[in-house]
Amino acid sequence: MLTVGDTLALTVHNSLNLTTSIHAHGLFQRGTNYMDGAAMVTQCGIPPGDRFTYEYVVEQSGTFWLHAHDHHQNADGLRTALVVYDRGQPPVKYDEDMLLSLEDWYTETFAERERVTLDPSLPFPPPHREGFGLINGVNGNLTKPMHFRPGRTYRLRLVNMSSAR
Ligand SMILES: [Cu+2]
Repeated sequence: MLTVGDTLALTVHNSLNLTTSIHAHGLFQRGTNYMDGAAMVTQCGIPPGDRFTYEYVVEQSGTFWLHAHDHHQNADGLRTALVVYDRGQPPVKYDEDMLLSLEDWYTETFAERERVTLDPSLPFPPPHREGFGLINGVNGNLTKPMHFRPGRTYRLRLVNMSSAR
């Protein structure tokens, strides 16, 4: 559990055969922009076989996500939600906290569909087959229903981690 004022320390071990980096989407990096994880902007990619530790104090509460920022690895699924809790009482009281992550899911790697994705004469994003969205990491057609009980208050954290829309 990560709370405002905590230090996030994330060590990335790169076992890919390409460079990588991990960007914390939406988090301010005041004074730590070298920890922003934007490959070839604020850092060089982490070489294959190497590792790098991202470490900074988190200043904001809310629902964010971490994603790869090199070689379109984000579109290939290198991503995860990140929840930062308020220190003390949240602004609104609730009984349950529920995360709803939305992702797209391709059956080919980004490299395999790069030509159609980047071709300016073709529509962007490229047509997507139906049923290839994920909700909490599961195909949207197979996701378990969410149950709500009368009289309880729910906080829904929606995070869109898709690469197209
Ligand atoms: Cu991002």
